[in-house]
Amino acid sequence: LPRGGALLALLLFGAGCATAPRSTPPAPPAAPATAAAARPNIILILTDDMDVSHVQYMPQLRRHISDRGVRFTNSFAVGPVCAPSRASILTGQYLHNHGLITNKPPRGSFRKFTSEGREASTVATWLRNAGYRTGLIGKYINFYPMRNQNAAYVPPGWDDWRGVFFPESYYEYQVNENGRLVDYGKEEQDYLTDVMREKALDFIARTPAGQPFFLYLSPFAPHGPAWVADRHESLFPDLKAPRPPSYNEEDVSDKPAWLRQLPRMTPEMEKATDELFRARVLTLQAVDEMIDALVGALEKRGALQNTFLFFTSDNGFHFGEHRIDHGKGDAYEESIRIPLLVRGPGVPAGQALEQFALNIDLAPTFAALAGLEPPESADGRSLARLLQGRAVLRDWRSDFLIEQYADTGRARADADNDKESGAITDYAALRTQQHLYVEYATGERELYDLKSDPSQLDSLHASADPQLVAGLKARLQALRECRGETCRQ
Ligand SMILES: [Ca+2]
Ligand SMILES: [Ca+2]
Repeated sequence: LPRGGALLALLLFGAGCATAPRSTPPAPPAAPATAAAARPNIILILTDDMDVSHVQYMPQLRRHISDRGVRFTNSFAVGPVCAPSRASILTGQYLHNHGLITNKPPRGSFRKFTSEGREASTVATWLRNAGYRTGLIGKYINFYPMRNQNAAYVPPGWDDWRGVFFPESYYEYQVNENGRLVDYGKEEQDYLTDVMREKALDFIARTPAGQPFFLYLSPFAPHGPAWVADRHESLFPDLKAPRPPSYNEEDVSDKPAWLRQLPRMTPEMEKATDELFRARVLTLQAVDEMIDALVGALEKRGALQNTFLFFTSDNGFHFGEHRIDHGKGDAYEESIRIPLLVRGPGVPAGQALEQFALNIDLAPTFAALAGLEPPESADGRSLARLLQGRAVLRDWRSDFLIEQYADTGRARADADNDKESGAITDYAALRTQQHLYVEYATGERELYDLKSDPSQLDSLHASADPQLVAGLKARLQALRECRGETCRQ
């Protein structure tokens, strides 16, 4: 554990159950049906490990969501790996409050989330208790389900559960369909993203008229293994990963030990990274088609004008920046930045919003859009006011916390699919509008001035103004200990 470990353990031990949302007063008895019908539908499309740059290769996403709504240009994951981020999305909490701090057991995974009773209060239970029809299709939390566990288990809060067991490919996978285990084959029509699309259309069609719905639609794309649908294989034949100034960083003497251990990328590694970049873009084409199909179905149902569509990813991804040929989990921009595009009733078309929008804001936002007061346990803040164009920069948060914990005892070479979390030592970081300040459990530090060094090439931790560092350090410490209200301030 990092230096704050004892405190963290205390917080986890004493955390108890998250509180239930405070309901708004019930609608007047004379018109309950009208009030219920007016509540908006909410669809969250959550990709896996999607780099912000990939948005440009998704024309339907831009056409249907960002051109008709807003694009957050500073959206971030507070824990830039899969399971911790997904727990943050479901609960609205920082890692030190939801406690699922790694992908794998014992400090993370689905088993930890379910065995500690964390599923009793998620955005799904809040919305379902408020009368929403809730559905989850796709990826839930890493290591769902555990071996030797009741595979037919359906977590609380979900009316329609289509949890996909972690697939080794986008064919021949298994899905828990409301407690019934269903095997899919290897024919073209079994392609995972396409099957999810059909289930999403089915969920919308089966929702009774007048009942609002919440759909959590979580494709595995573009996460590896990036299985491309046959029909997309020849697209973007010359696509390569971008070469920003930090690509294959030459001088890493400013960097912490875990990164200094990485050799410069060889031409073979660069080629593999380019191929991975292209493959991942290609897997997103089926997601793009899914968005088009969803919007078409909503329009046909007459529901499009009363539906919020959120598109985001659980974390970002490296394609060679700072020598990281592929991976995430660090506090650099490539890992923590995520796309966030939103359309819906009252959302202005075609706007870019600069405010810091975090993955912990999603659950409180969905609660607010459903007419609920987000629970006190939420560390994030509702974006609803921003979505209506009613907030200015100075009224919003000016910094946030990033936390990362390594899976126990995994050397990078052994960690295969999760190499990102095996390589990086535990850290907590503060991101402000101008700075990134990182404190590692090893005692190492990083500090970047993002105004003069947006590519994070030159860490200033050894030469910075002590007063600046003291301020960043104090704010970081405060956020590491925050809970609910104190995180939202
Ligand atoms: Ca991920
Ligand atoms: Ca450097």
